[in-house]
Amino acid sequence: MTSTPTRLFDAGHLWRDGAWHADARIAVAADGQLQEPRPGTCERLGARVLPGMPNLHSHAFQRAMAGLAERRGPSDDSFWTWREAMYAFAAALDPESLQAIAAQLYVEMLKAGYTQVCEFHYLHHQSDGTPYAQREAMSLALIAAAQEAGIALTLLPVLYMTGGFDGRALAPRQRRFGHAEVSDYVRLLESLGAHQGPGLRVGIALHSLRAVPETAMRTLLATGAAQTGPIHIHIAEQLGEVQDCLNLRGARPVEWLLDHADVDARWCLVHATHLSGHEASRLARSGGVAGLCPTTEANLGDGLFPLADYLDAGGRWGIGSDSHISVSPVEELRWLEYGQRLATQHRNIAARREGDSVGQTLWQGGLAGGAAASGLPLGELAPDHRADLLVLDEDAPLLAAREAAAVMDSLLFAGNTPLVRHVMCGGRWVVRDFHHHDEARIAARYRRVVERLARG
Ligand code: NGQ
Ligand code: ZN
Repeated sequence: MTSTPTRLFDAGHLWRDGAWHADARIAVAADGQLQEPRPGTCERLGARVLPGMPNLHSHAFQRAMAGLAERRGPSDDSFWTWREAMYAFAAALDPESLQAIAAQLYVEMLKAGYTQVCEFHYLHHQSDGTPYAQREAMSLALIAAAQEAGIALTLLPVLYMTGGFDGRALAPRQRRFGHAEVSDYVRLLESLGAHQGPGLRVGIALHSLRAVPETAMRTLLATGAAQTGPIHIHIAEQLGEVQDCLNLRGARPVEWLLDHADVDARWCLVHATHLSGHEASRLARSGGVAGLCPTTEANLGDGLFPLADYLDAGGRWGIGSDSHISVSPVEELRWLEYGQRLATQHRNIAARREGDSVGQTLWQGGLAGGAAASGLPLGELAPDHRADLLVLDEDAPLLAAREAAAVMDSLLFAGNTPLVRHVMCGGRWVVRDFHHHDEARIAARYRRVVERLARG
């Protein structure tokens, strides 16, 4: 057997520990991990090299309905009317179409600068709720899609049991999401766990407090499966949900969760949009990550996360493209900041100390929180981390004459044309000169699938 030797690379500037380092070198081992560089001849990466961004929240199938729910309906449109459209779309999917959609999405993610994705996956069964002959077929479709694209995957099979805080049964369109018993769900986790490897981590997810009764949550969190790895949950995305939780559980959702589960650094609270000041500081202290999805939250009319309070409390956070109405870490981070500016009529909100750059603060924050939520060794170009990196386009006029500190701000606020030129994921070049190595085949298959879905 021949083994690939460790490869040495250098960069004009490399992003490490939240700052640019001049003339830095990295060593990529055969297993796709970084090692301590030793002397030797380097291959040049480019002028600016930074770690790829983890994407901490994705429902891959929703990419194929992006733009299909923007027309006014008969009554006041809301998150809940969007959800009906989403359920109708989800009903038509099977493992083959899910794989085609996810692979196309993951190629787009890589080209945009995401090198890992947390897939919050609840389309477990056939549309009437009957399990597939191969029970984990839909999960395997996502794993196959990630392998085709070459993106790192944290697969989060979702526990989904009830249709609301009152414990009502799943609506017909929710049946394919459901597990009647926690033990059935744990069996799914165990069979998927066998597929884990360097680019695949399996974690757990509770769809929301609406979908998981208290006793089921307790049972799941006490199992062996819940003692290691990431735990994700949707929470406090909509005011209606906060009100229902207050009415039925006597506390706001984040407060209730912090009181009833040992939320720590393994947890990712997705959205956590509606936080009281007290909840923001408690969540920050817990070490849990707030999973912010600014373009989806804007698109669905969720509300605005209290970013300044949370950052001042030392809270950790990362970004997700969630419904994939946009697939771009640049746009997520830009809207995270812009939402705050529009609401407060102030500028430079994410930078909490004089002299800090908003772009640098946001990119670094997204890396750190996303890495924690992923359960994978990534987010830093340092030994024992994955070689997941982006090489910016040094020919881009926008980046000309930019001092180090202004590069990230230019990328974030003004980078409209793609500035990510090459992408390495797990030591493999997956994007070279703006093109993914298998993009033509994956896009052609995607087109065939969505054309078939559109014909009904
Ligand atoms: C989802 N998506 O499960 O896909 C959710 C909406 C719900 C977002 N929260 C449905 N963005 O929360 O019930
Ligand atoms: Zn979601």
